[in-house]
Amino acid sequence: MLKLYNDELSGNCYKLRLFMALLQLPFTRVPVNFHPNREHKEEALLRLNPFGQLPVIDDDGYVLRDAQAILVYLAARYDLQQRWLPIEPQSRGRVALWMAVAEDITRTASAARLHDAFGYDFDVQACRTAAHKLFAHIEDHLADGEAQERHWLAGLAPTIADIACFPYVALAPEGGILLHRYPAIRRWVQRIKALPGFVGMPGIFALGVDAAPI
Ligand SMILES: N[C@@H](CCC(=O)N[C@@H](CS)C(=O)NCC(=O)O)C(=O)O
Repeated sequence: MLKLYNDELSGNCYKLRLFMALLQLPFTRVPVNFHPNREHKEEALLRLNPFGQLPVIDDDGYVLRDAQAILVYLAARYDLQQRWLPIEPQSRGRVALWMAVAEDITRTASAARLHDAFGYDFDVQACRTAAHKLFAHIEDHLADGEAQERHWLAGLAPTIADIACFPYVALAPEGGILLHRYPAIRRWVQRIKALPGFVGMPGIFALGVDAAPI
């Protein structure tokens, strides 16, 4: 059985919970309390991931760390139609490009959230400034795409690149990064929420549940 070492408040773990829900892939959660217990720095987790980070999966003995790497693995292993990680070379190149952007979003928008919501000692202004620079680029890319009927980051259909970038964009307001100046991003957020099988997490609500639109 596929196991996810998981904290419900981690956007990186949520990427995987969301993708597995979209694939209708059963899995079990192994709770690792990230905050305040810092269980990700304990021996049991460090044996699986020497970086002391979530998420990690164990798929019948195959252990893999890093949310982006795990998305690639899950898509290659379980998406039999290969829709989420297309094999056509240019599409696959674009997916890899936006997966790299997801890492940049983690380093900036997620860091600002860790500062505001979990008390991490980061230079939050620098994180927010860098996140806004990224978001302005994503906004332009999505707005250009809409003009050409391309509604997803890497092409005409959603891919794991959208799943990788989505959580820390949607959670950005928790780090003081408001999305009102990014209308194309907000429309993309709504499109992801409309995907069949979508699940939310604390701070990311399903369509129709939002207390206030982001
Ligand atoms: N590149 C890693 C980053 C993972 C990451 O930053 N995880 C957070 C939880 S959301 C973590 O465990 N942070 C603890 C640390 O970096 O020491 C990934 O995408 O999985």
